Amino acid sequence: MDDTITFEVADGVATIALDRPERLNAFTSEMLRDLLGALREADADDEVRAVLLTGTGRAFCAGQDLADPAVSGENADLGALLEERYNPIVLTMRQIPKPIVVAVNGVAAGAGANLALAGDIVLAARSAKFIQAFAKIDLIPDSGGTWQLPRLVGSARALGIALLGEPVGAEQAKEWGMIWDVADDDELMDVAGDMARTLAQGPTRAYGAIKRAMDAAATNTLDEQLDLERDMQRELGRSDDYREGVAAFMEKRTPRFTGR
Ligand code: LHQ
Repeated sequence: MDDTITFEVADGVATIALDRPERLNAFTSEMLRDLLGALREADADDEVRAVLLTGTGRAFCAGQDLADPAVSGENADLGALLEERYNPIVLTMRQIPKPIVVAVNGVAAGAGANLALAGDIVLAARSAKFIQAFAKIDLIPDSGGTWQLPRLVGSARALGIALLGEPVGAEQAKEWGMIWDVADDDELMDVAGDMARTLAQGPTRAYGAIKRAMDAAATNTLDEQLDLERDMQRELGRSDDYREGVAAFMEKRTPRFTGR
């Protein structure tokens, strides 16, 4: 791993920071490779029960580094870059059964915005903004943007955001349902850290199932979704954490979830 992604584990939380502040954390190919590596490490480590993704400096991420030879050369193949780098990151974020909290500490543009929206709970600093900058350079929103945006904010707003490419402020993003919440700039990391630590102590099997079920709902019929809920509930009903949750409720005490 080079030094553009930082990764540390504490209190059951893997904190991953995009760390190229002099370029507003714009992605190079190596950085994308390392981000995927960090996500996979968080997935594989049993000590990790929640992930916190953020950026270093004044930006969350300015999207693809437009000066990177992978996109600026005569024969650049943007499809290959998506196939090999961005798409696996988005899929991994959705497939990791651990909750991913994203702390959007500043501007999130292009693929930076859409990778943020691929998280499970997105918190933004009050001064942060989301910019679908793609159309300004004759591209479409990628990294799942065309899938996420209409689901989050409806197609009228998704089209306006993508076609106009104008910044959407954090408060507006919250009001539109694009993100979960807004925090004061100097409180964002505390709020996001508390949330990630709380999730890390929670019933992680249920969290994984919730992520899978919500995503499956995008393509399932009601009938299929009801079957999925039945199957998941049957499995979760046999877990230690279910028994512990019910026992703790009955005994009026705080549950001690283990993820089993
Ligand atoms: C940058 C970047 C950047 C390089 C700021 N690259 N240097 C695309 C292609 C292929 C396949 C995969 O998919 C994609 C996905 C994409 O993400 S396409 C969209 C790429 N991103 C953009 O178009 C956003 C470009 N950046 C901006 O619009 C602005 O920089 C924002 C609005 C993010 C921030 O504006 P300011 O706060 O005014 O900062 P700044 O513009 O002055 O930027 C600071 C420095 O960072 C500056 O360099 P300099 O040497 O002048 O200090 C910028 O050139 C550099 N930078 N984004 N994406």
